[in-house]
Amino acid sequence: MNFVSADSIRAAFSAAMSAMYRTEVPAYGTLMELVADVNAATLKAQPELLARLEDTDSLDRISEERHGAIRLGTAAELSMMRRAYAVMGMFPVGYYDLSAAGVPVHSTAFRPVADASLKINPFRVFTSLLRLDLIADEKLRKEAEETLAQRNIFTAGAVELIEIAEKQGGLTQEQADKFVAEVLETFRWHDKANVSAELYHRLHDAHRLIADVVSFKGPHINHLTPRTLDIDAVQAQMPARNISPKAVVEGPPTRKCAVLLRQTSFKALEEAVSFTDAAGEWKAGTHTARFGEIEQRGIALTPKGRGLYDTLLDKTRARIRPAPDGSNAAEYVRILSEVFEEFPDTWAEIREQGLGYFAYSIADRSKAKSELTAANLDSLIAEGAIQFDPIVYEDFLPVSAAGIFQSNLGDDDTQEFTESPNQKRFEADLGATVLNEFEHYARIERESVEGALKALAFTAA
Ligand code: OOG
Ligand code: NI
Repeated sequence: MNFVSADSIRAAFSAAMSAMYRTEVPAYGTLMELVADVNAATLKAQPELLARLEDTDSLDRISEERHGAIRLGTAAELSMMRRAYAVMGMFPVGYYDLSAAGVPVHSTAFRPVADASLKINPFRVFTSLLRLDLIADEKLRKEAEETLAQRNIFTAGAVELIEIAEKQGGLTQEQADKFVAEVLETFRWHDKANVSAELYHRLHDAHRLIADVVSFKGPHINHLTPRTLDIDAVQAQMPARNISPKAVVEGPPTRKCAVLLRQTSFKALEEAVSFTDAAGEWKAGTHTARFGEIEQRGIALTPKGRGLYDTLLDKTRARIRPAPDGSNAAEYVRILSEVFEEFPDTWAEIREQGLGYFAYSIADRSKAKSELTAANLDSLIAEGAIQFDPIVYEDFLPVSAAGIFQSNLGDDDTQEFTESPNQKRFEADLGATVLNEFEHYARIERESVEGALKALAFTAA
């Protein structure tokens, strides 16, 4: 049988999701236009960036979606979702515990892993599992569990095609088209709630996120996120397009050498929903959950670099916390930039101090004087035989993710949970282990060193 590639199923899925979300949340379409405009202006102003993107990335996809997010309610939902993502070449990378940041979920990112797959289509989904174990009220926890136990978030067709894909080792074009349409149903918004207004409000009072996960038929996609080349410009221009941005950009400050991930979003919309009651009557209400986000990505950091990043972020937050209403935004940005002056801002320093991951490649064979071994990497670079480029961070940041969650759950009700990471439990529910992101980047780096040395040896012979 002739199977289509998992990469092309993912590309079709991400396009279908984008089209659906633009219809569901029109402000998202406006954001996409703004991002496309800003990216075009940035490329015009920076021809060297344009050239680099032409070399390394595919320029035509620059403004496209990079990620979305959903929140699941049960282990069974999570493990079936894992199987659906696998058909699209998306695998769980990283474990994020958000309880420490006041959000009762833990999460992973399903994403393509191989470089070639990322280039074909980088779409990933930040996928969270609700942690009812963090809810103190036992009666409410039970009600939530019972409500979740009754729903089935997958269509029969989706499950059937997942099983077929697993058995066959892939899908035909016709099956893939059907798979995309069926799986898309799981991500669709449903304005008719599964619960009564009374239960919704009690869930909501326990935590807004619990109401969002438990009350509906499925885990509606709650945002999509295109990639921008200048997040500060997008943030600044949102109000002029009638979009209301969150107070500050999450992550590191503006720098010459971009590190990790910077994100901002527009506030979730208040949407009309209806609740059922025991008599089967519908009652009108509202729910806020869905928003739009933008991201700008920089270099992947080593554990040492990440440690420095976390320390500097903690230092900043000990001095100032961004107020949700934006009243201290300028001061927050000033202090963040000041504190981050400690983080080296040239690629050479970041590399020399072992803070970031780099991809190495052959520059000029004729310049190599040192023996061609990994131990001589620094000399070969100094001689001009080998060059290095930052490896892009493809994952997420728990503090930033919590900031995104919070700004869209209503800013005033921050809640405290005891920090309780439980990766083992998450992986048991998932039915698989998650890939360790640091090991993954380290391997890409190591392989690039071997490749560069081989290329030098080959041209030498
Ligand atoms: C996910 C928030 C995390 C990000 O970009 O960090 C996230 C959610 O709100 O469900 O998407
Ligand atoms: Ni996001």
